Amino acid sequence: MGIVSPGFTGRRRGGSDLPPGQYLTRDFPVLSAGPTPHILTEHWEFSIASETGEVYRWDWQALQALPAEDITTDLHCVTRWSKLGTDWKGVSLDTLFEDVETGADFVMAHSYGGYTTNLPLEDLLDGQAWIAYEYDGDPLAAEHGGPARLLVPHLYLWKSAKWVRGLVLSDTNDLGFWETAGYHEYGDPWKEQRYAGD
Ligand SMILES: Nc1nc2c(c(=O)[nH]1)N[C@H]1C(S)=C(S)[C@@H](COP(=O)(O)O)O[C@H]1N2
Ligand SMILES: [Mo]
Repeated sequence: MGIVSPGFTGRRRGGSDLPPGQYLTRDFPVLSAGPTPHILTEHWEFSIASETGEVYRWDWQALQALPAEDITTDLHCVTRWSKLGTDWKGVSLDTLFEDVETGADFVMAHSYGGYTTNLPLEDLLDGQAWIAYEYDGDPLAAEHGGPARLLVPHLYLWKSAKWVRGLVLSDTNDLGFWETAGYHEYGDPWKEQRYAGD
């Protein structure tokens, strides 16, 4: 108890270590598979659909009325850049899932514009994921997923769906946009799960 072995080089959660194969950048690169959708907050809606077809909805006002958290976290993109200590504000998925009844294990995140990405539900809970709408103290810019994006920083950044519009719960682990194209179905940067089979 309380002993840190000097040779320890494992993952430091919340620390500033770089995952294997990553380099540091101070910029904030923009990576989008298509054009940037521009969604007015008055037209924005977010939903969670359960595996039984129950749908839970929030408009922009409802999202803003929920308790928000300040998040400082590192970002790791599969194209090998990492950005450390980024500041976000958003609503924890724990809050949004509070009244959702589900027995499903998997989630497909859907974005305005059609992007999708799949995740295990447990990776969205317990303080690991947010619907983020501020970056560095400002409203989240459209090219980075504003008005709101999914933020799941413990996985490669392609899992953090920009312009997120909803989550669909499922008993099966279906593959999203990049996962169908050969990216890893889970995407743990500390295990270098870049491509299927890694
Ligand atoms: N809707 C949507 N979300 C997306 C993407 C996308 O193309 N569309 N690209 C993903 C990828 S591959 C990365 S690395 C990050 C990039 O986020 P950024 O542009 O804010 O750096 O967004 C992810 N989320
Ligand atoms: Mo990416």
